[in-house]
Amino acid sequence: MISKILEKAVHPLDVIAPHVKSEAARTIVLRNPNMEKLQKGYLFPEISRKHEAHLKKNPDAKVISLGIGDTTEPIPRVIASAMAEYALALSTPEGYQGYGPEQGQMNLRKVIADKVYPNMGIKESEVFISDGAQCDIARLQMLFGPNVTIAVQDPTFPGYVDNGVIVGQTGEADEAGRYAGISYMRCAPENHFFPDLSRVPRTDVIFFCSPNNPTGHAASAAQLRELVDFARRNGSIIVFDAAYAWYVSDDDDGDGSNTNSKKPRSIYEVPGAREVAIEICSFSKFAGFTGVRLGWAVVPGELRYADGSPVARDFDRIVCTCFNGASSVAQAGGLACLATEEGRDAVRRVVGVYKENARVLVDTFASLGKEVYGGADSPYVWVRFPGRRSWDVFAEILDKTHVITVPGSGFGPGGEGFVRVSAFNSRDRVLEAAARLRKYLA
Ligand code: PL4
Repeated sequence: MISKILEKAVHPLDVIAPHVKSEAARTIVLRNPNMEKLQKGYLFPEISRKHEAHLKKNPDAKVISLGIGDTTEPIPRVIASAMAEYALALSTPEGYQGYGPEQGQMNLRKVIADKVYPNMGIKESEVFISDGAQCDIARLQMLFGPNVTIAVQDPTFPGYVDNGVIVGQTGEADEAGRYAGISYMRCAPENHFFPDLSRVPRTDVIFFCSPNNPTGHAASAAQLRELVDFARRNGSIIVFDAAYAWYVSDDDDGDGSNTNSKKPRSIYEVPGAREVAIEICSFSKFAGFTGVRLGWAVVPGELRYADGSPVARDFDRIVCTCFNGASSVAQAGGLACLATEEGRDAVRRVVGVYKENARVLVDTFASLGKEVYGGADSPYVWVRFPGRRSWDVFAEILDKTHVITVPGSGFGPGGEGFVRVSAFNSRDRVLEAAARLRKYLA
């Protein structure tokens, strides 16, 4: 039955570009001018289009996707069973539930506060369950509105910027793709993937992702302390995207500090962060919920606007207005991931598979003499191709090896000359891709 449903599913590309005849009737509604500012397509659908086009040209090619960061490992049984059980109970009068609280079920909010943020002072009332980090980014940008200034890492996950453009925070983009009104904080191997904050202008909001997508770099405790101090001095709000927190290794972070030798998994490990930071996170990449859809945002009670009003109160208003709560079935799965040692071990094993894939990819590029970063604390490997344009390298790798990557420049001008290679695929496919890359790049 499930395969029948999937067979009938409309391919997203079929509905994006319907053939509109120029003489067809049209409305007199003006297009949102901010939509016109957006550059070409959003990065990831663009990659899907290239994938489709390659398959059309090479129908027999065995294409391996190390492109869009979509999980491939099955959801552990203990978690899938919890969702199945919850879903079946919905078919009974006793087990049926309708709308839940917009902020999420309290048992899940509590388990996140206790298990993900032990000793960080996060209360369940500060955790807002969502349908994923992508949607929280959009809701946060709606919360901030058009009148704030923002800073992003360069390169950066494109969701922060594109949502900022849509709500009207920016002017037009220049030729390099930088939008007027956004501060781009260069994060490159040369500065240990951390911006020189003495040269970063003050902005209202700072989007910061660690472990980083796309560079794979996990910020050290010292770097995050610097970031929190910077936000406190400037009266700014950090939006800390911790979607890949479960990939942080237990190793010493090597920053030379005696106070905390592990790379933080949360911004709230840094003293003083509660007054200046929101954290978003997701079940997508540690539990394989990219299709199930579940995430959360933490908005601490101490975080306040210039007028003294709590940010959490407005965020709650946004959540109640534009969202009716995450799927209750998904929330049952989220609880199964985190509430028991069995669930937590199961998701750790899944993360371990992708981390080993990342190690294989790092070793492959390193053995070919390439400059390669990331992979140790992240599912992403960031490879430099000096003097080359990212889209050219992407096209060449695809043409020669049938392996999909993501061109670094898709993440902003600072990604030019790099490609991102994702560890999200089966071990067999990653090994096959590694063999093809070795042959092509040798
Ligand atoms: C593909 C730093 C992937 N269609 O699944 P979510 O909504 O909880 O996670 C979204 C998200 C948020 N923050 C960071 C991320 O990396 C992601 C997911 N990124 C990628 O390949 O970079 C999937 C992207 C998605 C898109 O269009 O963005």
